[in-house]
Amino acid sequence: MNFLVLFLIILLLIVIVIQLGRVRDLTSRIRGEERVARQNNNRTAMSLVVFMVVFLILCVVSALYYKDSMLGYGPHGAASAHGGSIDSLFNVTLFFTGIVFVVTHIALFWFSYKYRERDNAEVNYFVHSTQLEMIWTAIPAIVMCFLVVKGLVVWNDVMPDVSPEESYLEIGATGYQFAWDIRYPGPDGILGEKNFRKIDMAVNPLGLDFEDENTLDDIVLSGADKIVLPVNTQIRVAISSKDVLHNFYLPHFRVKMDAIPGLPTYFIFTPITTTEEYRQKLKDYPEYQVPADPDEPDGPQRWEAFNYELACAELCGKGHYSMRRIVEVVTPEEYAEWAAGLKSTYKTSIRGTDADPFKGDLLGYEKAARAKELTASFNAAFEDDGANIINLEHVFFKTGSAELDEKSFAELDNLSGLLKSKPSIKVELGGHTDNTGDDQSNLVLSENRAGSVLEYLVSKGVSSTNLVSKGYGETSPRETNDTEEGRALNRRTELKILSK
Ligand SMILES: [Cu+2]
Repeated sequence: MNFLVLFLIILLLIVIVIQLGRVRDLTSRIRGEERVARQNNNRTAMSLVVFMVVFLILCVVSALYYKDSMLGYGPHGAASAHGGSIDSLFNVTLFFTGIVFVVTHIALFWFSYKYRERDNAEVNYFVHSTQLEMIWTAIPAIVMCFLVVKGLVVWNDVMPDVSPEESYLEIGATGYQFAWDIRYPGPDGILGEKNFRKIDMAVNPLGLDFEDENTLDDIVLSGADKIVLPVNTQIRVAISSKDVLHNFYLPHFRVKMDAIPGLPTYFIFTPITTTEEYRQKLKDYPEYQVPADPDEPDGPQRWEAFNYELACAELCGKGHYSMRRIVEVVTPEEYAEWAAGLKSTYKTSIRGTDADPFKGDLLGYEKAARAKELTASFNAAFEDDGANIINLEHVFFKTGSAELDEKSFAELDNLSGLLKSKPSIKVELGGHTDNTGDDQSNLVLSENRAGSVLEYLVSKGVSSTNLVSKGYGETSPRETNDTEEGRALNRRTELKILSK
């Protein structure tokens, strides 16, 4: 409806202008063409000067009016360490282009006024002025040199890569239509390798190289809804794209870099203001003391609802706008707490699947966890007289045989270390089976299995005087033998501390 009214008003204005033109034609025929033409020239020339004055005043007034909403002014000082130098470069450029803007506009409109058609106006004609050419060549050349040199200085200051001895947090950002996959390095602080040959859209869309040990603790937040960063920490963002050009743009941190398929790019910056500190700055400005949502007058105010944003700054498709994400800058303590809650992508969704290059193998971190577990239960059993039996959970045998499975060696190696650290300890290695098969052969099997464990420990340097082995067969099941899980738990080797 509003649109229709507006359309009709514009149509009417056009009709009025055309009719006025006709009236002018008629009057000029009556009064004499020349005089009317001169009057029109004067009027147009004056209007142009008035337009220039109003236009320049409006430019200045609107810039001042919206100052606090523009990056780099009012509360919007840069939230990163390098941002100030980019802002000052911008301001210097604005200063020179501002002068050119004002001077050329004054010249444009003033000339059209001064040289309007008049009676007895004489034309001043000259072919060439060396002086003028010197001026309009030299001044822009000097200004351009100054701007380019200053720009280069800032570029060299902002763009160098981190050196290995510097401390920094590296995160990965991969853009695609229409979201970001954000990768954190996990406790080791190193992002693992990627390789496009390993891309599998179903299980490994980023092409992470799980054979690289550094990848195993990496965390991929796919389609991440936010990025969390610690304040005052150097951040290196490794940027890439899966499909078309995107652009990783953090306006408040003056960070902007293309995400290009097949060409890794990066940006380094140090956030210096937490989200909360930025909100406190906004709080002092009246523009931010209004409800964030006009429909909810009692809801949070604009300063409270503020968040840093990540935006895609490359028009990458129809969902381009939806690549906006929140960036939260927090204290290092809050960051550590948040990062501790992240789960390794490899451990949660790759380990043990067909995509796992280490399927069936024991990995370093798993060995470490098992060693820690065994040490804890061994020490508990050693110190506490009551519970002096521990179950050697990761000792396995070949089916129906007393031969140790290779997977048992790590556990037994840990155990031999623990036993050697207590030279006067005496322990019994007890073999147990489930109730499959007849009692007598189970008893023999359990005796032989316990014997194998003893032999292995002796081969690792544990004194045979510290060890005895005993077979219990199926006589002391730990669980019911009615289920497969129960039977698996009943086939076990136990360590009992006889004396310290
Ligand atoms: Cu995009």
